[in-house]
Amino acid sequence: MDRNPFGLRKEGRMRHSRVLFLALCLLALAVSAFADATAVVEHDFSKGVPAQWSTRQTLSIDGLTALGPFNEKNSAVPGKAELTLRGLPKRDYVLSFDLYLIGSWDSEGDKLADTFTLYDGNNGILLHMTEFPCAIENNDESRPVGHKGLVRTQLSERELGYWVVPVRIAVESDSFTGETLKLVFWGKPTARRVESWALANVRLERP
Ligand SMILES: [Ca+2]
Repeated sequence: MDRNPFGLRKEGRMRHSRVLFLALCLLALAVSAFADATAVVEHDFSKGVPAQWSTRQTLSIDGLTALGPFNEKNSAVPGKAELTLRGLPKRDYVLSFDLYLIGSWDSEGDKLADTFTLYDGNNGILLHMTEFPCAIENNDESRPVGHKGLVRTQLSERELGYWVVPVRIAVESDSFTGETLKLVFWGKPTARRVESWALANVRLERP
């Protein structure tokens, strides 16, 4: 039996092109899925603070520009950050941001426990954090554990450890008032100087 080597090669080529076609289809699907998650807000603060924010103050943390610092107990800085988005179609969104915790925030159960809450414009609570990753050795602020780096703010006279908590949550359409979505980021640390917070990479997207 004389098998045609060219025929075999041709069949191989066809199988190849079918695989290529499938791969292209998958790629097109992946691209369209990515395009569907459209960001309507993408603020990294490196080129300034957009006017929708209630505060303009930024803080450099290891080369990254964050909005902050904040501490509601210290009048030198704002206590909360409000983001007001007007003319936004009322629907469900996904909000993500990096929460920078500066100093050793205390978790629930500690007598100096801190909290971080995200409200919408109707005083609805979208997020309420009571557990924080900020550990220090022997109650010594200068010996942070598991932190991302060190930062000095105008509130503390020395460098403090900072930790980054990436947050990703759903914001449902009932958080809107008409076509306005207001988001209030509000940390409530117990210390005036050695506990503060900042925000970076704030993103609101259509899921
Ligand atoms: Ca505290």
